[in-house]
Amino acid sequence: MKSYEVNFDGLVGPTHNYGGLSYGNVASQSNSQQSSNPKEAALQGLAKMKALMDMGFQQGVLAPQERPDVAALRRLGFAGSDAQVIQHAAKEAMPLLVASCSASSMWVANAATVSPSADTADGRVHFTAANLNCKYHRSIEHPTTSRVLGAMFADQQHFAHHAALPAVAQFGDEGAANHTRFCRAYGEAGVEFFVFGRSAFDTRFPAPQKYPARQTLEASQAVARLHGLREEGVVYAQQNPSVIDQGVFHNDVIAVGNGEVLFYHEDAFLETDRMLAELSTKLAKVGGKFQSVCVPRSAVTVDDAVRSYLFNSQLLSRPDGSMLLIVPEECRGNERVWQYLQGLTRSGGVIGEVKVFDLKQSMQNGGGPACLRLRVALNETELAAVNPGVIMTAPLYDSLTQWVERHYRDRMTENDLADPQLLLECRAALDELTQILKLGAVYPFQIN
Ligand code: SUG
Repeated sequence: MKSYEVNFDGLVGPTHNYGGLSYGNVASQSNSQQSSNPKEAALQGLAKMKALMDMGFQQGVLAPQERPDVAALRRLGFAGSDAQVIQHAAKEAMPLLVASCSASSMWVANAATVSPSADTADGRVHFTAANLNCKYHRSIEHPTTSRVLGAMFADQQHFAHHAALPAVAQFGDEGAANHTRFCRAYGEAGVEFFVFGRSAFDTRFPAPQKYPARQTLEASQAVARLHGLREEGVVYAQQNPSVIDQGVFHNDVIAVGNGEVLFYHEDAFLETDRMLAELSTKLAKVGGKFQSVCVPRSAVTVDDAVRSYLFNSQLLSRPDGSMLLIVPEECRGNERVWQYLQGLTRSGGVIGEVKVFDLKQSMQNGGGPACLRLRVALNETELAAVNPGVIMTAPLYDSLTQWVERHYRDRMTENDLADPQLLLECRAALDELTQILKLGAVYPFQIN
C-alpha cells in the first residue's frame, strides 16, 4: 500500500503579534513590541503550503485558535462582558492580555506528537496534544488543539487521540519539535527519536543554566507509552544543555530528520556517538540504513544556526530518493550558512536541493519552516479517512487567501490587541474558516 508524509501547516491567526513572550527564544525576545503584519504572515505561510503542494507533496492545513482567549482571562479573574474583560486586562495587566492574544498555535510542530500506525501496538495513528506548559501563552493551546485534531482525524478506526500530559513542569511536553521518526518507507515500522532537555526525576542528567529546558525525559517516555511504541522502536537522547543556553529552545532548531537521514549540528546532543549507534542498530532491525549528516561547528556555529534557522528546515523525500531541504530566507542572508548549503548540494550526498522561502513574519517570533508544520505519516486508507476539508488543493488555497484578504489586518501593535473590536473580527473570521475547512464547532465561542 502507498504511504505518505503529509505536512499539515499551521494557518497564522489574525492576531499574530510580537509579544516578547518566549524567554529563551532569541527572536521572540529581540523583536518584542515591534509591529507585526498578520495578513502578510498568513499569506507567507499559505504560499509555502501552495508551493509544496505544487511540487507534488501531500499538504494539509491546521486551523488557528480563538484569540484573544477571553475564557483564559476570565480564569485569571477578569470579569464583565467580553469587551470589559479585554479592557480590564489591558488596563491592569497588559502582559496577560498579550499572552491571551498570541497566535502561537501557528507553530504546529508543537501541537502534538504523532506516531504512525506502523509503529503503534494497536495499528492506529496516535496523537498526544502537547501541554506546552513552559510558557503560559502556549499552555492555553491544547484544549482547542485537541478539538481541531479530533475534527481533522475523526475516524476512530484509524486515529487515536490522547489528552495533553499533566500540566506541570515535570511533564513539560513540546510535541513534535523534539520528536523525529526514521524509517525506510513511511508505511513501514520505524524508529521514533525523542529528544529531551532535562530529566525531572533523575538528577544524574545535566540541565541548562540560563534558559529553560522545555521538554522532559519523563514527558517523552509517557508519550511513547501512550502510543504503544515498542522499546526496540524508540531512541531517547539528551539535547546538549549548552545549546539550550544559546537559544536552541527546541531540538528542531538544531537538527532535522527524515526517512533514514538525520541532519544535525555537531553540538546538538550529548553522547552523540552512542545515540547514532543506537539509531543505526534499531533502524537496521526494521530494514533501514541510517545515515547522518553532521554540520561541523567550524563551518556553522550554534549562533549561526540559531540566527539563520538552518536546521529548522523541512527535509523532504523526492520520488527519486534524493532529498530537498526547505529553508528560510535568513539562511541566504548568513554567508557561512549559505556557503555550507552550496557545498552540501554540490557534494553528491543525499540532500540534493535547497529551496528558500520568505517566512519573515513567523521567523521574527522564532518560527521557521519546520515549526510551521506537523508531520503525519499516513497510508492510503488513512489518508482517505482524514477530513477532506483540511487537505490543500488549488481551490482551497484560493479560498483561504481570499479569506485572509477579507479578514486580516496588516498591522498589529499592543494598542490593537486592546481593541475589543478585534475579538469580534477574529470570531467572524474563524466562524467562516470552520465552514471552509469543514471542521464543525471547535472554538469556545462556537460551543459555549
Ligand atoms: O514557543 N514563539 C514560539 C516559537 C515556536 C517555534 N517552534 C518550533 N521550534 N518548533 C515559542 O517560543 C513567541 C510569541 C511571542 O513572543 O509573541 C513564541 O511563542
